[in-house]
Amino acid sequence: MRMVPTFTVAAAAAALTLASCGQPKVLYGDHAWVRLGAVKGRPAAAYLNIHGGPTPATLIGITTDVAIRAELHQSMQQGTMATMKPLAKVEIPANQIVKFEPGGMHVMFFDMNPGIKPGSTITLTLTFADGTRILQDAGVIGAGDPAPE
Ligand SMILES: [Cu+2]
Repeated sequence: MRMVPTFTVAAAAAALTLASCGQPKVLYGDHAWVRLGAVKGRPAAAYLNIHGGPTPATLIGITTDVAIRAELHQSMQQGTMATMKPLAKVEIPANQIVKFEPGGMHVMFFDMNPGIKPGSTITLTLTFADGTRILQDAGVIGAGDPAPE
């Protein structure tokens, strides 16, 4: 009898995943990855997709235990200069996908734990204005590695 509840939970999770392929029913993240800084002391950048749930949500932060400080950023072109500005929050509309990707929104992680190497997996904590927190695993790549497709 011990095994039955476990199996039931797994089956329910699988059903939820299948259902979300058509139309997302919950707020969730996926396709998360982190590119380490080119040299020691440079920040890492994190990217992911956030799928809006049935109601709008307001993202107020993405953090990880392995970085001292984290900021949400928007990359922008100012004349010939690529710059970025911090974002206090990001609105996640209902049933839409908001992408954090190179050249757009991203998360900067400052003072990363030097033990984090390419091939590591770290956990991101997405925090929303209503108190919702979502944990999202992210694969780590080196500064010169190609972005995962
Ligand atoms: Cu940045």
